[in-house]
Amino acid sequence: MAVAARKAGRAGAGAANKTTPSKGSKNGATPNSPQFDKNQDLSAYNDMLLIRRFEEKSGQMYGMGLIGGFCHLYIGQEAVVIGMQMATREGDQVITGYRDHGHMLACGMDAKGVMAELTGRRGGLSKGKGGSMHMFSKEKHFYGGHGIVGAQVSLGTGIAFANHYRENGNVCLTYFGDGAANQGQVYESFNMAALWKLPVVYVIENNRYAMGTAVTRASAQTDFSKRGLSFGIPGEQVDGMDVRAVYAAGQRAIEHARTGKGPYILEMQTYRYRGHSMSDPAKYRTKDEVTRMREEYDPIEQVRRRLLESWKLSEDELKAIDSKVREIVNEAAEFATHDPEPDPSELYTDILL
Ligand SMILES: Cc1ncc(C[n+]2csc(CCOP(=O)(O)OP(=O)(O)O)c2C)c(N)n1
Ligand SMILES: [Mg+2]
Repeated sequence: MAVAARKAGRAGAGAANKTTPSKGSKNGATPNSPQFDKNQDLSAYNDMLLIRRFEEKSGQMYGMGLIGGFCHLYIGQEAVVIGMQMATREGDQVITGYRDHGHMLACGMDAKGVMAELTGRRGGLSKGKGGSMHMFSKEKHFYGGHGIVGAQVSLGTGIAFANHYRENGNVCLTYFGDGAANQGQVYESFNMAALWKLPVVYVIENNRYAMGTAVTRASAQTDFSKRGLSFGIPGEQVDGMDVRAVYAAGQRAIEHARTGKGPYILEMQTYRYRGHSMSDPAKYRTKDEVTRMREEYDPIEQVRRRLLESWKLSEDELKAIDSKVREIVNEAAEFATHDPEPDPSELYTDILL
């Protein structure tokens, strides 16, 4: 998936780079949105749909009691991680918080391994001992999965330091939320990253809420693209519901970081449809607000419409894509339900004592 996305992404890089992203566009109707070619749209659709279906299934499995502990779904935010991943190249790293299933799938990590980790099974990516928030893949350059809000920002900056030290040309995409953006270590990291011109892109996923707290109630500066100004870190606000705008901004930011100019901040304006985690009283926003976002701004629906209207795909062709994606997710769920739990003798392996 991720490889397909990357290839498709590079194919149309020039065109997408020329335009600036728009804020709050409706269903791709924004005149300034950068364009995608058919392959890019197909690839983005496929990859976003995989995340959506995977997360829907995770929600169901949680409800059935198959998943224990915390579980944070990424539904609504798919365009952010897929657009960014399209702008990366092999070797670039990703690190994020606990809302991480989408990031892992975008990095090309196996759906079966992710789902089996959610259910705590032997075949899970952390051998069933990490759960939803703690998975890693050195092979796919994914560095977690972190439950401590904001902790991944200093870790991501450290990964960027390693890239700089080793002169390997890689960029670390460091994702965090609007709530995490108020943590102190974020600014210590910004300082060092700017001072040493580290190859890091800070992707702030502003989904408007930190648990039940709206951005406006918790943040003195709600324009997150400005959070690095005093360190001289450039930033942009991006329509995070439009995968094309994300990709174009991602290219600019990654190019900046890769060419030795230092860190870059992208504020992705996005929205989470589901609760913060699986237990969420949902009293902090109205149902109408969620419905309006789903109906008017859905990132997958925007691409679906382009596939139908601009690229003349038939409903049947779209159904076939959906079926394939569902098959992958169903297989993952099947595996995650029947794979055995770790042997008790594994209790003290792979852990720090
Ligand atoms: C250091 C720390 N403080 C508090 C928490 C509890 N907590 C978990 S998620 C969360 C909200 C973070 O919101 P945001 O950064 O906007 O990310 P989102 O959940 O919206 O993706 C909080 C306060 C925590 N896990 N770690
Ligand atoms: Mg948030």
